[in-house]
Amino acid sequence: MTTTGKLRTRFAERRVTIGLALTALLLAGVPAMSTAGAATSEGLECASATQQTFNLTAGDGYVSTPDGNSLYMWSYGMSSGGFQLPGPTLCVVSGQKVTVVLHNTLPEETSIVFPGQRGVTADGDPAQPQLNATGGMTSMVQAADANSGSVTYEFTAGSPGTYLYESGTDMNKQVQMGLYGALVVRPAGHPDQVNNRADSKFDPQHEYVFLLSEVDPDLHLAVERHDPVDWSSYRARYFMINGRSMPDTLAPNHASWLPHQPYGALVHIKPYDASTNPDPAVIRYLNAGTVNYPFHPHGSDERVVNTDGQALAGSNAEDLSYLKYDIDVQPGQSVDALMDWRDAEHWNASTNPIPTTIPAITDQLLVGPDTWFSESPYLGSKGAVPTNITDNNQCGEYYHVAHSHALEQATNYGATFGGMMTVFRIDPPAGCPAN
Ligand SMILES: [Cu+2]
Repeated sequence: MTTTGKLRTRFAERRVTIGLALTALLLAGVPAMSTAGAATSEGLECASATQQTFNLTAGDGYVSTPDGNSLYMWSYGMSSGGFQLPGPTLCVVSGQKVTVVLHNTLPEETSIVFPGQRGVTADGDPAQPQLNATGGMTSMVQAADANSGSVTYEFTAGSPGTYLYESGTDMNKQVQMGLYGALVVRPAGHPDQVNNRADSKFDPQHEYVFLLSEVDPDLHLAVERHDPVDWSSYRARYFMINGRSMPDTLAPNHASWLPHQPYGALVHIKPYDASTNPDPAVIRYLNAGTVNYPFHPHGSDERVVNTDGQALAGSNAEDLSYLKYDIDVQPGQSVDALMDWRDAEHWNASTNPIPTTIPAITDQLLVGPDTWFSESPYLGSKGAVPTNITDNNQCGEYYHVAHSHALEQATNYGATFGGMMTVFRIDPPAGCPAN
């Protein structure tokens, strides 16, 4: 689904197709979306903590997929809350002590590793591999016993950026089962920067985590039935952002119909404006799966400023960030990317509103009798639309699809336009009063 300016005709056709599908999905999936409540219903949500202490419970539960399936999962939840996929997003400050208390309700031992963090301790001892009597490794770190064990991990938060936390015990199986979450380390004194560089500043109202993963439902069924796991037949069928597959990715955080999948993945921004909207959004990509996820937003590239918790900078502080149209996220990797939308040169509310004119009837999109596609390439005020139509656009905003470009990963069990896919919504520069 790459779009280029050279393929104008095909691009327009594709836009019609995608627009149709998206508007249908948006109508079906996002009834409660609201720009007024954007800060609470969209974007990164930090788990509650006192003095950077988190109480997590490893447990089991079910999540739903858009094709009506139900998947048995293991995951971390807040001990004060319930089962959720993925685990809670842990937000901490670089250089400060972090405590994670793991309580285990699973029928086998489990643990947490914090890749990228140094000096991790487990119940006061250095975190280190655990061996059985014959020297075989049973866990990457000290684990909590099955059925009610617990273990306390401590470390000092390292370099600012984004990290996975995940099971270090029987990792192939337990991580596949869902034992993973995001750790966001913020620079001390600069919660609005990705790293310690001033040029990594972002708008805290537009901060997003995209935790990418995959599920082989047959393997999960085997675990649920206490059957042996057959890795020779492993095949992922579901592909997720934050534990949800498209179109559930578009629904707001804590959507009532996704009780154990609290995190949405809709990116909702306005165009860059030097005075009213100067700072970009940030998207923190993480891969908890087994293969590369070539994540590909349409319509704009993104600026990669951090990988694996390290700022992209030279030894003399040269800026080594770069623009990328396809964000390759490797297994275990994190990529932090800044993103803004440049439309200011086209649009001015008073001097150049670019009114949307009604195109020829042959250029209008008519589904059944009544859905209208404006053909306008510009963001702006919506203006009048023909009467007796179904209106799928609130205020002149754009929706651009963003998805894994390994198209198998953009499916729900093979059904396309699902899986690891979401939408970037760009409101007109003046906002979306129609909401
Ligand atoms: Cu595409």
